[in-house]
Parts: sequence; C-alpha cells; structure tokens
Amino acid sequence: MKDKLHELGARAREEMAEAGSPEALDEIRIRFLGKKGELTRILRGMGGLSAEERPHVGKVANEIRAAIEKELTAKSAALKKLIKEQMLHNERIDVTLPGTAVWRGGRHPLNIVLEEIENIFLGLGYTIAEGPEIETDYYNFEALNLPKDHPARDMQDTFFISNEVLLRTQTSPVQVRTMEKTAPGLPVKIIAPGKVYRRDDDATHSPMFNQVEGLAVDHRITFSDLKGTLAYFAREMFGKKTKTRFRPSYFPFTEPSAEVDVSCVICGGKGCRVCSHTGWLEILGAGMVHPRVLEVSGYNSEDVTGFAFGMGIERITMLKYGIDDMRLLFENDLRFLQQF
Ligand code: 2NM
Repeated sequence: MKDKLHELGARAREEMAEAGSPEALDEIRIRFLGKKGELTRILRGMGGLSAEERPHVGKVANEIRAAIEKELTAKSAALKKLIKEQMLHNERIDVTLPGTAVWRGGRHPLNIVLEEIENIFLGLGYTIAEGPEIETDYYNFEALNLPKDHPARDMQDTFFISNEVLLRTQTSPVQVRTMEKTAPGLPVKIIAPGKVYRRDDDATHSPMFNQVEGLAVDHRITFSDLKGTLAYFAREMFGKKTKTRFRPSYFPFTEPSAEVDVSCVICGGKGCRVCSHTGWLEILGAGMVHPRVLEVSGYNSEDVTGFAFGMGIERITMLKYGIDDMRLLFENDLRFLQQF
C-alpha cells in the first residue's frame, strides 16, 4: 500500500511538472486528491490493514497529500506569474508611436461665404432674422405686391404644396413677417438668410438655393443709403478696389428697382471669360421698398421709407472661388469640399 502511495506521488509530480496552465493543475488536483480521486480510492483499502500498520500508512498518505498540495500551490503561483509576464510583454504599447489621425470635417464653402456676409452686415448694426421655408401664398406673393398673374406665381416656377401653401421662392416673407411684428416701431434693420426653392435645374440653377435678403426701414431712408450700403458691402466682400454699378430694373416689391453689378472679381474690370468681356458681374437685386409692401406690413408710407436687396449665396460663392458648376456645391464630393 505504501508503494502504491509513493507511486501515486511520483506520477502526480511528473504531471504537475508538465502542466502548462492553472486549469491543467486544477484537473490534476481533482484527479489525485478529489473526493473520487486516486488517493481516496487507495485509502479505502486501509480497512484491510492491521491496527499496527494503519497509522504508518496514514502518515505516509498525509505526507504525500501535503507534498502534492504544496507543489500544486507553488506551481500555480509560478504559472500565474509567467502568464502575467507574457501578457505584460504581449500587450505592451509604445506610447511614443504617432496616433491614428482623427478625421476632422471642414466648413462648406457656402457656409464660409454666408458667415462672411452676415459678419459684414452685423458690423453695420443689422440683426439676423429667420422664418419658415414652407410659406403661405400671402407672405410669399400677396404681401410682396406680386399681382395674381405674375409669372413667378406660375406652377412652372414655384413648388406649390396646396393652393395657399408653397415652398418660399425668396426670403422676403421673413422681411414682411418682421415688419409686421415691429410696426409701427422703427428702425427695422435685418438680413434674412436661408434656403429658397424654385423649379429650375441646370449648371447655374438649383431647385434649392440659399439667399440673403436685407431690409432697412426708418424715417428718411433714401436710395443713397442703399447705394452706400451696397458699395461698402461689395468692397468688404470682394476687395477694396471693387466698384459697383446700379442698372434700372423691375421688381414688384420695390420701386425704383435696380440690378447691382460689381467690377469683375477675376479680371478687375478689364474683361474676361467670367464676365463675358463686360468687366461687370451681376450679384444683387435691390430697390426702395414699394409703398404697398410697407402699408400691408403696418407702416405709414407717407413718413416711413426703406430699402431692400437680395443676393444668391451660391452665385457669390461661385464667383469668389471660381466654381463653374453650381451642382458641385450640392454633391458632397470630398475631393471638392476639401479644397476650402
Ligand atoms: C431682392 C431684390 C429687391 C426684397 C424686398 C423685400 C421686402 F420684403 F422688403 F419687400 N425683401 N427683399 C428684395 C428687393 C429682394 O432680391 C433679389
């Protein structure tokens, strides 16, 4: 029986020496020392021993059990230490390596230009007004003195949602709403930036585009105020040497009305392909607010006047950056957008 016990101890030692993981050691512990393990099975035969032999065999059995347990504990600690060292080695990171670059977005050219325009007018004491893109026929047309038979009211040119509801074709309804809220208070000095919608789609027209309209209403506002304001705007926007030219025009909501040109930003006025060899580029529409528009908005046109103007952000952006196709501004092609 002692021989069996020593043999068991020797086998356990051999197996422990070869064990490569804490799990393997656990398995050895159960197989040799567990309740149904080999040691227990040998000790069950102790009943057949003499009273003299029994304590000796018991002592040997306890010594072997203790030796195996001691070795298991030592081996387990050594294994865990080794595994931890391997982990520390394998998962080591070099904190001096360059990191993975984070993709940073850029600003859209339309927003760059819009913000420039806003800053110029904020500097002149204007505030920024906003309003709904889905408008009523009243604010988009009726209040702006657009007669019932005006071509802009045609289904061909406007996105109608119903008879009375449509996508605004300009941001002027915002001007009317602001005047309504302010009247008879004065002054009104606002710019209204935002998206507008027209049934148009080619290299220079998009069914959705961005506009900024401006409005100044007060006692004794004159056409010279309009000229001075827009000439200043053009110099700030396109450079100190920029000249402005006003040509007579027609808008239902202004009288008199003008189209405003700036000296060509590309050739400086000498004439080039961009300005069709005229030296001038059209960038704005403007005029003195029609008395009927002032009246429906709540002002007495006998003692209040105003000027208004409107420009397309896409067109100004295209001129400023030399972009020849408006669709580039809406395609979200990173090769294009990363150039700004
Ligand atoms: C333009 C051209 C001329 C304009 C007029 C008004 C309002 F509401 F005061 F009547 N807002 N904007 C206006 C005038 C817009 O865009 C080319």
